[in-house]
Amino acid sequence: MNEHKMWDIVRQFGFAGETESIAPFGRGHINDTYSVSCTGGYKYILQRINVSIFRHPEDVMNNIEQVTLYLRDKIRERGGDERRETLHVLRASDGRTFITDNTGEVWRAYDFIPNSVSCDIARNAGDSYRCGIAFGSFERDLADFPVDRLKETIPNFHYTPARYDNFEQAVRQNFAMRAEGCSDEIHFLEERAACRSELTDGCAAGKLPVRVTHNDTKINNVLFDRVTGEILAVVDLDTVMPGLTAYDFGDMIRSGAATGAEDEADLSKVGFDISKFEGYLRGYIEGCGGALTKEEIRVLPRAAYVITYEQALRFLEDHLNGDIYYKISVPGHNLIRARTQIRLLSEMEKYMDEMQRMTAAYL
Ligand code: ADP
Ligand code: GN1
Ligand code: MG
Repeated sequence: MNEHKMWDIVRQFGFAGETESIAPFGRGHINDTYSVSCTGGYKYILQRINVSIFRHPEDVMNNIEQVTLYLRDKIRERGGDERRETLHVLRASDGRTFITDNTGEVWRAYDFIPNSVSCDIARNAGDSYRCGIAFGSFERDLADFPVDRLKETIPNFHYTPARYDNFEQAVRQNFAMRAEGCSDEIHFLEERAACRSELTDGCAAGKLPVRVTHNDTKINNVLFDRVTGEILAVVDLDTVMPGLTAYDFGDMIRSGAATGAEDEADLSKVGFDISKFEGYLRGYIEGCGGALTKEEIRVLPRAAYVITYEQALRFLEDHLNGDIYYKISVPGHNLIRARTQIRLLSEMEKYMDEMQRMTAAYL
């Protein structure tokens, strides 16, 4: 990244104090995140939005601004700390919520939430319970937000049937000539294709309501207090848009109830931790505070399976297409990721009855 350009962007946001350092931050697969430290102890988050994925950054920022302002009111009403419990979008000197630089790259900034940390993996059922509470409360706080005010920032984002079609197209096109090297994985996913429409059919039949959802509910998108560990804020709001709670719950399980990292190359380390599942389930239902319908609760175990299936399709599709969507740091990274998801699917198949039993207790 061009140093001068970064400093120029920072200048346009008019941060308080003199800028002391700009350093890469976080481990996301899509955007580029930096922390900016200024004199006087001021700190900011600066992000380059990936516009080949988020094609309408104005819609993204409009969604985020509406949602965070709404959350601020809720936080204030309950006597919370609005500086630490949600993101605060900063405006550039021209009053806009993002800057387009002279090379067409798009930037936005937030106040850095002080004394916060995120973690990439839930260490135990307690962590997963707190993560469940965080995303559940997020859903509850936004339950009355008029969903039609939000734009769909990535069309069909969690519409698994369309994800399957894209995957099949990638297999047929075999653009990077890699299909032969992953024929077992392709076969595994094709054999299980029937699951792709389980949730979207429920929605089409009017059984699962469309709500304001987060759509990227990885545990590292929750900030906790560095000292006390208490839940602070849900971040990474680019994909907040109309969606199904099932996918939000499911992605917490996919990303957080596995015993290994999403890109663990040693598959023997990738298992399913049913105690973490139980923690997320309890936390999420409690956090939602009665907002979920019986049908929304009933599908939660299957939702964990369907979104893991979707993510396997997405990683393998990107591998077949030559790694054009997710950032990679080693050759074959997307294939490694697809394999962990496939492994997790097999593990979930073994635990499905138990997950269903645990969930039935809430019906
Ligand atoms: P990505 O889309 O690349 O995942 P995120 O918005 O999730 O980007 O930011 C990356 C990481 O930066 C998060 O996991 C979180 O740890 C941290 N982070 C994001 N926003 C803030 C903030 N306002 N204050 C403190 N940390 C933040
Ligand atoms: C991406 O940006 P990040 O790393 O939080 C992706 C998610 C995937 C996730 C897999 C906009 O999220 O959908 O589940 O990687 N975000 C987008 O780790 O595609
Ligand atoms: Mg993130």
